[in-house]
Amino acid sequence: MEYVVASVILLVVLVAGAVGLVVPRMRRRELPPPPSAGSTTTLERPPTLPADEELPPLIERPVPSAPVTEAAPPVVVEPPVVEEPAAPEIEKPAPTAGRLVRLRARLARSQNSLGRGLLTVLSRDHLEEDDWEEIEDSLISADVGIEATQVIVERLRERVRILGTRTVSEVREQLAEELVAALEPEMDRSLRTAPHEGRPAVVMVVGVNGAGKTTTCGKIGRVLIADGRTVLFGAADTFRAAAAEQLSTWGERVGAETVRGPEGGDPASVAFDAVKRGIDVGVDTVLIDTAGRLQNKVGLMDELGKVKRVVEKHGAVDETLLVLDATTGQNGLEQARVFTEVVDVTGVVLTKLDGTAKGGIVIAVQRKLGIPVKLVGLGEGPDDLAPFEPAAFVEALLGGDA
Ligand SMILES: Nc1nc2c(ncn2[C@@H]2O[C@H](COP(=O)(O)OP(=O)(O)OP(=O)(O)O)[C@@H](O)[C@H]2O)c(=O)[nH]1
Ligand SMILES: [Mg+2]
Repeated sequence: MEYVVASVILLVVLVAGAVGLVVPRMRRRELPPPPSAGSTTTLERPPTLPADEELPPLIERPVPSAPVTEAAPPVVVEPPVVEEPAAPEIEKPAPTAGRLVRLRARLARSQNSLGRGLLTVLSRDHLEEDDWEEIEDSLISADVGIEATQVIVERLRERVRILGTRTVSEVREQLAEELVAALEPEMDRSLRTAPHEGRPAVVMVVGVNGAGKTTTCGKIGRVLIADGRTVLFGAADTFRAAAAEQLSTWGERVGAETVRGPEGGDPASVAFDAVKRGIDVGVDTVLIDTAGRLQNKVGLMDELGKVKRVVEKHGAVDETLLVLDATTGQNGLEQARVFTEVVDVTGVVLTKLDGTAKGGIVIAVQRKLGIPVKLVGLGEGPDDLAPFEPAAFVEALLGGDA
């Protein structure tokens, strides 16, 4: 009996096995025919796969992970590369000692009119009345001013008469001495820029339109920085946005801060804030640039007075510099006088001496105003500003080496 059961089981297994082998074959045959008779070997494989490759079961074929994203790598949005503005290079201004001597060639035009003209006359054997008149004319046309010229010539004639001076070089030397004397060399020309206890020195720069105020502010800042001081600029010219821009450009070049206000704002409050800032950060000197104004505009002149008064709530202004354009000649003198009445001018800066044949204006300015010329502008370059030294200036004017 057991034998029979075992035989039946064996038979069932064999039959089931045979069926298992046949059915799949039949199913495969039901597949659509190959595209061509000769490609039967590729029937079970996608035509793109190499023939010798082991074909993995379809369901196990690894699904390519996010092929789309693979093809297009994720876009990383980075902020646009903004070129960092290179830190402005801080300039080292040229030292101030001997600047006037270095810049003497800039007075070439004045030398031509004054120096050469005078030396031609002085080279004559005997100085007649006409010669003396010619000397006078030369001085007057160099803007020395009539009054000053008469004094200078009178003194020179006297010396020649008494000393019996004969040689040209002697007369020239005496003329130089008289010119220096007319420049009152004993006047104090130092700039008061040294800080006080707990507060900076304050320098205000005033003058008519276009005289060179902003440029002079910038140049003075450079002079001070060259001498090891710290400086802050106050842009109290609020008429034009460009004015504050112009001043802060000077500041940036030497690493100095500029305090500015809104365009059209109150210049007195900008000046006040600048000094306050100067006190807070502890700078040595605050330089305040003001807007150009004509001396006959009463409102604007009053405003200038107010700027000074408001600044002085912090303490007295140390220097009020009047900037005069040397090329305006004698006309500039009347403007200057009005300014000295409104603000107490302590020094004159004579600019654009490089652009005039009338360097003698220095003498006229001092004589008329009784205020020392402290600085002279001899060009548009950042270091074309020199402390005024009467003897060096006269030598440069006369174009000699003595
Ligand atoms: N040749 C020469 N040019 C100068 C000198 N000083 C200033 N300048 C030029 O004069 C022009 C006017 O100068 P600013 O400093 O803008 O004059 P400003 O008095 O501030 O003018 P406003 O603010 O408009 O009243 C500029 O082109 C300067 O470069 C100088 O000593 N020589
Ligand atoms: Mg200006």
